[in-house]
Amino acid sequence: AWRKYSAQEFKTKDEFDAEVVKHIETTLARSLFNCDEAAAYAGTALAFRDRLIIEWNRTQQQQTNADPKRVYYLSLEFLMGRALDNAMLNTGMKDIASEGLKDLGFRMEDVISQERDAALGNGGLGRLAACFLDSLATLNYPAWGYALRYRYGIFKQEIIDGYQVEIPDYWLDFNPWEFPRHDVTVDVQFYGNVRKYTDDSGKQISVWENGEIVTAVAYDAPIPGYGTKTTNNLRLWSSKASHGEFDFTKFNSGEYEASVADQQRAETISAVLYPNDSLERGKELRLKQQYFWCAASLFDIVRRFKKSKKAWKEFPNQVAIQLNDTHPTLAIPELQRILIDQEGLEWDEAWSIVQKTFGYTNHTVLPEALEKWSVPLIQHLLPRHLQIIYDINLNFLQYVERNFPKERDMLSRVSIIEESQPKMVRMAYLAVIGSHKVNGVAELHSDLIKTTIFKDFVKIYGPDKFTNVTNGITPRRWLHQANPRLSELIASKLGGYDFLRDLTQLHKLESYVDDKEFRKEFQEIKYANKVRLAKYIKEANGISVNPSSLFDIQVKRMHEYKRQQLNIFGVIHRYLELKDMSPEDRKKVQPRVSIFGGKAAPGYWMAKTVIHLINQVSKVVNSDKDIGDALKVVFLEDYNVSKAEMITPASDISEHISTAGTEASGTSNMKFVLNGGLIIGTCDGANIEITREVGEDNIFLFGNLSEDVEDLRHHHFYGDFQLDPSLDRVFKTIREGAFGDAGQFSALVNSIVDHGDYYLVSDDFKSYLDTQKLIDEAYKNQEEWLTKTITSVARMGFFSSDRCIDEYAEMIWNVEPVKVQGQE
Ligand code: 26R
Repeated sequence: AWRKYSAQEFKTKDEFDAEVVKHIETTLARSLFNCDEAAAYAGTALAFRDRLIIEWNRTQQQQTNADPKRVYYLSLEFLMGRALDNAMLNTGMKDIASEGLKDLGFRMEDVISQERDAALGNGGLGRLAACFLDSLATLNYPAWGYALRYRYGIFKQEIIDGYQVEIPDYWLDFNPWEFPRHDVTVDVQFYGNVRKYTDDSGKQISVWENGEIVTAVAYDAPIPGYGTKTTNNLRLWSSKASHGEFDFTKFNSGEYEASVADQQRAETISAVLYPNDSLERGKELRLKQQYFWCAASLFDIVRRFKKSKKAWKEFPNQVAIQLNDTHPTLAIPELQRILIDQEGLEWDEAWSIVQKTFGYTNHTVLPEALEKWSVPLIQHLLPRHLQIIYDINLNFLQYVERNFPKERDMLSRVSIIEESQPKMVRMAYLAVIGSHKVNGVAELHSDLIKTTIFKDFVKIYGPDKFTNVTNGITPRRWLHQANPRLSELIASKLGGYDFLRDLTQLHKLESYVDDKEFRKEFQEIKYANKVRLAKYIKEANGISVNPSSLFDIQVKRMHEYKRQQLNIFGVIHRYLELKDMSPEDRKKVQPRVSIFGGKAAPGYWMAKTVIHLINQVSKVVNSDKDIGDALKVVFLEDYNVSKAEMITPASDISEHISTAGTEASGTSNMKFVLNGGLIIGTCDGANIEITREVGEDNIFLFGNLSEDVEDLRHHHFYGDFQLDPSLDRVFKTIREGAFGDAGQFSALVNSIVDHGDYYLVSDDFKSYLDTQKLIDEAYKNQEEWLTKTITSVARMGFFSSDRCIDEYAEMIWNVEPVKVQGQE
């Protein structure tokens, strides 16, 4: 395997062990006599961490000297998962460490699994940010991620009596991958008032004063690249009471509790990740998080820029800031504020710098997920920013008025301020207006935003402001780490691991599609991955599944638009069909395991109901003696990144079945195919581009198209539709109480039967069932199936996040790689 280091590597397993022992005994002050797996993990992590630090320091030093244009990726979420395996891969010394750990009496797998996931994200958007950091470092782009250091990541999900229960995820007990920078702090202001006056030269000056100050403290994490010496930085801000704020008079006069309360209030800002992944709720604390993070990050970026002593007009040539969804949109008025109030630039000059600096990525068209904040709330919390937002809006609307004098009703449509009661600030519009490029995350999605939510803006700015960058995934984590045997097999055919840096090389696998030996190994690897998952299912759920069954997996956040309900209704239909059959016929059907996993937002009752139904169906089906191996149903608790690494390589089929036009891209679809699974999916998000790449014969598409959705919804609205008889029967079975108290599921069934079936489950049900039948048939021909999976893997090169990052760099950021020189 490839190695990163010369000077700093462990040359032998004994050298490695010596370092592990040193860290356990000194850094951790633990005795070797009670060295358990946790200690072995800690020692190993610290030994590898030492290697990363050297590269990290060197990268930062060289980037500071070269002072190139940098990328700043602002994301409220980075769903990093575990770091140790990634660090071992990127230093190229995993084999030595494995040998060393064996000598100490540990298995590498067990040691790796001691690490807690860094679960600072909800789902797709957060994991995308993590894949991007990996690619940015691997491609040598000088790039920083900025986020919050939540004390609690996404909650842990427990399933109790079939219901989701949320447990806090306190993950910081032992985190060797972060470095507190107590010397890197920023004071962030909230509340207060704006004082205006005219200075001697007649200029209007605004001063934001009398606010409350909270201090942001930087915590840094190294982000190593693969096959490169670049190690970039992820900076997480933690909130604490500022020294001015912590009231020592109260403290001294015995009002200890009051002074501690102030401190706790400050610390609350970065305490917890909001677990909603689609419903916008205007909570003040969330807005505080957003501003706190934007203000600290921009201060840091501006401070770094000022060191170079360049003119302000150079700022967009030195700084590219990408907004991951609208969550960091306050960075736009914040930079404008810094430039005009603090640096004394004129409005127009400042605004031109702002627009050139920012790019905005949209990740959803779901109306309920589009962020709006009430004007009174912003007025209260950020009075100066509200003024600036109004000024931005005024200038913008005047521009629109000048250029579209005949379209007066356009003004209210595109205004940043929605004239509702109370008035609302439309963050997506502010993000579009304050950026030079806006991108969607897959072709269909990028087309949709241009014809729906941003239609008027395409007219105003022209189509070139809007572009597409189809999402990608890092093959380091999602192929090599998750599926080491497949990675090794590919490397053996392609002459090494270069494909991990240039995934398009996978196309060379097509010439092995008829190679007997290769096919056999490929199939064996899939089987072994299924055995591994079956073993886990037995341990975690107590359910025995046969690894020769067809493994059908749907793992992602629970949401009506993702339509887990369609899947479980299909499972119930399958169960009823099996019950109808004679025992002989039953033996002839293709055995299947339906596997689900995913968290529901804590307040999302419908999603929780679907989890409950899946678990009830699981209970009934799995214990039905008539059914046996023909059908098993499994709900995997607490789906997260590290579980995904085990689950993804084990699918035969995975489900990506959102209502057409609702899933912006999806990224797990790419992961499953890259690992030799096929897809059942709708014509939605990146499924469409996956189809283009792998070929129509290698994917199972079904359902209505996005252009038909509006009409279909209309029909439902007027009660003009017929429930598919199979679906009707499924509902009847549920109503009869086959899966427990029917009352629990009535809202779910009624949402389809009585309340407009917004996600068009009934319209797609038949097509879904037919396609599942096709899959059963296709799977029986194992040779052909294998050909499909190998061919698909060979054609997945496009979906590397490396391709994706190169596109951002060229089309949006205009940045070049900076090669870090190392010691030889
Ligand atoms: C609470 C609210 C403001 C909120 C809404 C939506 C918070 C978080 C989200 C998450 C959304 C934006 C998200 O995760 N979108 C997903 O982004 C992925 C990466 O681009 C896509 O693959 C996926 O299709 C999309 O749903």
